[in-house]
Amino acid sequence: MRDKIDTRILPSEITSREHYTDRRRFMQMAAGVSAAGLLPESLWAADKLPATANQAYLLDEEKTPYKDVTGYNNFYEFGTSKDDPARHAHTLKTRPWTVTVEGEVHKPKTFAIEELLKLAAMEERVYRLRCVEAWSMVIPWLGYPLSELIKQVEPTGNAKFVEFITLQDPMQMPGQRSAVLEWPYNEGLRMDEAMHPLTLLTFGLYGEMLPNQNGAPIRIVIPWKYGFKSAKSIVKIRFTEHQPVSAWMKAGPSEYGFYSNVNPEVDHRRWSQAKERRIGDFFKRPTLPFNGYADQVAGLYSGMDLQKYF
Ligand SMILES: Nc1nc2c(c(=O)[nH]1)N[C@H]1C(S)=C(S)[C@@H](COP(=O)(O)O)O[C@H]1N2
Ligand SMILES: [Mo]
Repeated sequence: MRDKIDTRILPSEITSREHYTDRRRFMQMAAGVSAAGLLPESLWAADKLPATANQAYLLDEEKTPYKDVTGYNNFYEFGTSKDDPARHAHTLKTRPWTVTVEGEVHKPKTFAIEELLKLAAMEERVYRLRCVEAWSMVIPWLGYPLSELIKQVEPTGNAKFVEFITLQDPMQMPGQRSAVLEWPYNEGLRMDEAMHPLTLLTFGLYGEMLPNQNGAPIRIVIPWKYGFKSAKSIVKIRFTEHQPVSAWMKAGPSEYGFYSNVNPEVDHRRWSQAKERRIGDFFKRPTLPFNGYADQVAGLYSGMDLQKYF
């Protein structure tokens, strides 16, 4: 991989899955080096996360290389350029970490991240991620259905929506010192969307714990919706009777709706959503309704005018 050990190497420089094993070996070496205080912890702390591949979600599409998945990100808490999160997210402290589940539930509870990691069987699922900016990736996520957590807290009859809230701490998240969005970042789902088996409570990717820039230590992934619905670094999950107003809806109500289902027929106010560029490709490809998951989720929206509920 390298002809000499470069202690400044970033995870984002490592290319594909094959290199990933090399990286592992390198990390082990690096761990030794860091004992001497030469390496920042963030370079070697990425822990493996054992999981079982879920055969139902093995996409027959090339996975986006690790270096792009972890080097080309949207995480405005660390800046608005695609390379900002990989460069700046090391200031995020992911231990100790708790997630408070509150609102319309019979059993509200604050979970330690360690508890959440073992709440259900960890699966690997390869999902497409389609950004509202018309690029896409294919990512092997590690997690389990959000429904597993929801069952534990027993929603009341009033629970119609679920809201996800990201950490707010400008000391750790320097992007929050500027008002690009209303902080903390929040997103929401209707209850049936949250309970859908595709909705993944996510802890890792490519066999390891989430890198900070991808939303460590816990995020949500909703593969049939635009990427911004997939809130990162979650500290609160709130069950509500009324539809939450997300950070993006506040920022641009005419451009970002609550549903934000991937839909090639409903353009963003400023650009078409008919096509997308898969990161690494030169040519664009057509965008699929519900990002290719229509068979599984279209039924959630039967009878709804998707031009109106965008
Ligand atoms: N807290 C928070 N979550 C966020 C964002 C963000 O800026 N802040 N960006 C969203 C957007 S626009 C996308 S496309 C995905 C990107 O996830 P990835 O960087 O892991 O590919 O994260 C989403 N989650
Ligand atoms: Mo996005």
